[in-house]
Amino acid sequence: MKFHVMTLFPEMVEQGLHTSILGRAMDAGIICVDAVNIRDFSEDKHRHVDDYPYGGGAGMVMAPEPIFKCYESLTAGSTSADEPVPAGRPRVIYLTPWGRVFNQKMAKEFAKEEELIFLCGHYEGVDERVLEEIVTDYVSIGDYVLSGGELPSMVMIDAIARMVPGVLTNEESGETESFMNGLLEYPQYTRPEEWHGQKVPEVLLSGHHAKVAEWRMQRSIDRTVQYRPELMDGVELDKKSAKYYRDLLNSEKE
Ligand code: 6GU
Repeated sequence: MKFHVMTLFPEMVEQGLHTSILGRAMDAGIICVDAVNIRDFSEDKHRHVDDYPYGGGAGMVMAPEPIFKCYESLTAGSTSADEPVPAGRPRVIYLTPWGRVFNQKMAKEFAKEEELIFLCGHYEGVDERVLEEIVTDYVSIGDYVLSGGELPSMVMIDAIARMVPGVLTNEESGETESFMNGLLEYPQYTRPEEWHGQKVPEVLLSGHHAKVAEWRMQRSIDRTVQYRPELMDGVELDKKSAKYYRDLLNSEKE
C-alpha cells in the first residue's frame, strides 16, 4: 500500500514513520510512505506557499496552486475542472479538527485502498477552493487543536498500515485480534515475580491455559467497564463472559 503525504515538513513524516513495525514493513516493501514537499511546487522565487487572508484577520492561508500542482504530480496530471476527482483516483484525506473523528473501523476501511493521499495543512488553514477540488475525506484525530496535519497523518498511517496484510507478524495480529472484540487490554506482567512488594497474579504462573484465558477475558471486561463503559455496547461476549459481565453489573447495583 502506498501513502503519499503532501506536507511542508516531509522529513518529520518520513523519519517519524520509519521505525518499529512500520519501518520493518517499509523495508520489506509491503508499504511505502512518500512525503512530498508542497514548497517544491511554489511558483515564486522565495518559495512562498502562503498568503494573507482575503477579508483580513490574523495569520496566513496556504495558497491553492502549490497544493494543486503537488496533487497533480502525484496523480500524473490529466485533472480537468469538469472532473476534478475522477473515479479511480486515490482518496485525498485532509486532516482537520472539523473532520470525521478517526477510529479503528475507519482504519480498516482505509486499509482496503491501494493508495491514499494525505494533505497536511498549516498556518490558519488552506484556501477553500483547492479543498473543494481535490479532497474526498475530511478527518480529525480528536477534539483538540494541533499545529498542523503532520502528526494526525502519521497517527492515521500507523493505524491503517497495521491493518494491511503482511505488516503484522502472526503473533502481533493475533494480539490485535483479541482486542478487536472491542474490549480493552488485560493487565500484563513480566519478571520479577515480586516487585515493590507486589506479586504477579497466581493464575498466570499456573501454566493452565484455559484458566489464564478466562482470567484475561474477565480483567478485560473489568477494565472496559471501569474506564470505557460505553464500549461495552458494541462488544459480543461468549456465554461464560456474558454471565461474568451480567454478574458484574448486578454486583455494581448492590
Ligand atoms: Cl486532523 N488537524 C489539526 N490541525 N488538529 C487536529 C486534528 C487534525 N485532529 C485533531 N486536532
